[in-house]
Amino acid sequence: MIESSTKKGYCLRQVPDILDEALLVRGLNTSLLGRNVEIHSSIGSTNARAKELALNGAPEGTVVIAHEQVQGRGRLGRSWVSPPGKGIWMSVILRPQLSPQQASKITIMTAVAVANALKRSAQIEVGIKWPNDIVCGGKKLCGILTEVHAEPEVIHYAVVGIGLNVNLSLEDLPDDIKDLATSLKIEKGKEFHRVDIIKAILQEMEKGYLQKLNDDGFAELLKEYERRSAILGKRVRVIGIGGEFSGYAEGFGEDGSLMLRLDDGRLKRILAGDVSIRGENGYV
Ligand code: BTX
Repeated sequence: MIESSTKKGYCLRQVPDILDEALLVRGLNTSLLGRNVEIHSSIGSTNARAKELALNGAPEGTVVIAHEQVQGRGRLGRSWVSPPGKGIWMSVILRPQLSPQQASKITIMTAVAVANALKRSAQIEVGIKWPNDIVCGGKKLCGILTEVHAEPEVIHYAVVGIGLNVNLSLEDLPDDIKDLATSLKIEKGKEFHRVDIIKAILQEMEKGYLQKLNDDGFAELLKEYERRSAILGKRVRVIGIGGEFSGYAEGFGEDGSLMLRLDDGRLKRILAGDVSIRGENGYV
């Protein structure tokens, strides 16, 4: 907003949160991610659009961003609230040299990248709730949805969807998620420019993707993931298709699985695909 006063000139009060391609590309320090960008004012789901583009041969690193999603999706057919202009609703196309069984490594890499990017661009320390949430103060700030198109041995492409609540107020959250969701604005008491945060995420993600998604790099990535884990060493409830059980989150496997110590002493390995995790007394 620009204010003027006679003879005193102009005063720039507040720089608006504009999100367009020119601003995004300016100073974006990446060689792969974000070199090809599509920005929509309103779309069903950026993941759905990115999958369509990937199938038609879009280059690796292509990014789809929307101001609003009207059919934003989470895992297992759940929906993702994506009101206009309030968050980062974006998807990135990758073509990793991984087997489909290793797909959760992509989510782990992305979660660490988002956490580092938020520290850098919004000065906020966040936790990671296995397998795909970024949390703050025990509430969900960001969700990651990795979808792969693969044959048994090879991934043709992966679409990584990131839904980050930036400038949402409590009133923007529907009643059913008011208690479990949060935003940067709610946590920090001020608004942020989405474009700065998107740039930081793409830069951190590219670093993780190109340097850490190999055998040597992943061990280091997993250490960062564990350091930020909101559940490690805690008692958690696992809610899966085959039922519900509790145990201590003891660690994460090389493949990104969760190692859960059950009450009878057995160590159970849990894959990310079809489970949700809750703290013993609440969301985390
Ligand atoms: P998830 O299945 O782990 O979480 C979905 C659940 O999170 C919902 O059932 C609801 O309880 C809660 N929820 C819904 N909207 C929000 C929100 N804005 N903030 C906090 N909690 C919420 C997580 O799935 C993965 C979400 C990925 C979203 C991105 S946005 C860009 C891309 N396009 C797309 O359609 N999905 C991804």
